[in-house]
Amino acid sequence: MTDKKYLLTSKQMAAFAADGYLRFDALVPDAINRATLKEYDEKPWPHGGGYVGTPLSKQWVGSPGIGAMLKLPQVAGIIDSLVGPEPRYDHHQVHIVPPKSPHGQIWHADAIIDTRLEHFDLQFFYFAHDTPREMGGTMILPGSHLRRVNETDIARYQNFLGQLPSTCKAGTIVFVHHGIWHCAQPNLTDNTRYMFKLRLNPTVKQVRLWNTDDINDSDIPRILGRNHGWYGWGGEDRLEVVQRIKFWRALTGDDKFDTDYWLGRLENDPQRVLQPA
Ligand SMILES: O=C(O)CCC(=O)C(=O)O
Ligand SMILES: [Fe+2]
Repeated sequence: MTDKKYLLTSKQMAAFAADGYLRFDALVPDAINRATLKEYDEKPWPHGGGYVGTPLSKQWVGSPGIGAMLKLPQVAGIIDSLVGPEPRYDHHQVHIVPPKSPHGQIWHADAIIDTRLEHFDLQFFYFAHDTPREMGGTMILPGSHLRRVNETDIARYQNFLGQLPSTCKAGTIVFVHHGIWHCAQPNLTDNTRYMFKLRLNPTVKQVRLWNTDDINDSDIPRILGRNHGWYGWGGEDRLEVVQRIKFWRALTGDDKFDTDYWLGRLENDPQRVLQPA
C-alpha cells in the first residue's frame, strides 16, 4: 500500500483530467538517471521490458536504472493514483532522435483502440538527461486527450496554439493520458536524444485511486474548465469541458457532478406532453 503522501491530490487529478498530462521536473535522482543512460547502451538490454499484459511488478527487476526509477515512492505513488495497484505492462520503447536530425515526427496519438472514457492507459515519458529546446523534447498538446483521433489523423497540422515542448532537466517525467496528441522534435545538437516511454494498463476500476482529502476543493471546477486556446473560434472549448465533466464523473464515481450546468443541459430530456386546454 502506497503511503498517502506519495499519492496525487484531487487538484492534481483534476489537472490531469483537464490537461491530459502531469509533469514532474527532475523527479528522478541523478544516480538513477546515469544508471538508466548506461542501461540504454547495454545490448541486449539486460533487464528490459516484458510481454504485453504481464504485471509491471515483474519487469526490470534488479535494474539500477529503469527498475530503480519505477520503485521510487514518488513514481509508484503517481502510477498508483492513475492506474491503481498491479498495472499491466503494455509496451515500452527507448525513443532515440539521432544527433543533427532536422526533422520532427508528425503529430499523432498512440494506439487509440479503446475509446471508452472511463478507462485510460497511462503513458510516461522519462527524460534521463537534460533536454534543451535544440534537442526537442516531446511536443505535447495540452487538453487534446479527450478529442480522440485515429493515430495520424492530425498529421497535417504543424503547430498548435498552446503546444508544449517537454524541454526539461534530467530526471523529468511527463505522465500522459494515452489520448494525448504528441510528436518527437528535431534534435539539432551533436548528442543523441533518448526518451523512455512506457505504457501501462489498469487492472482495477480507475475510481478515487488518489488521495481524495481535497475532493471538494473549490478550485476543481475552474481547473476542469481550462481553455488551452487551440480549439478554434468561439466557445468550442465547451466540447472539451463536457468531456472532462464526464471523465471526472467516472474518476470520482459521482454521477451528478457538473460545472455550470454543462452536462445538465444535455441530460435535460423533457418528457411531459402538454395536454390541450
Ligand atoms: O520520441 C519522442 O519524443 C516521441 C516518440 C513517439 O511518440 C512515438 O514514436 O510514438
Ligand atoms: Fe507516439
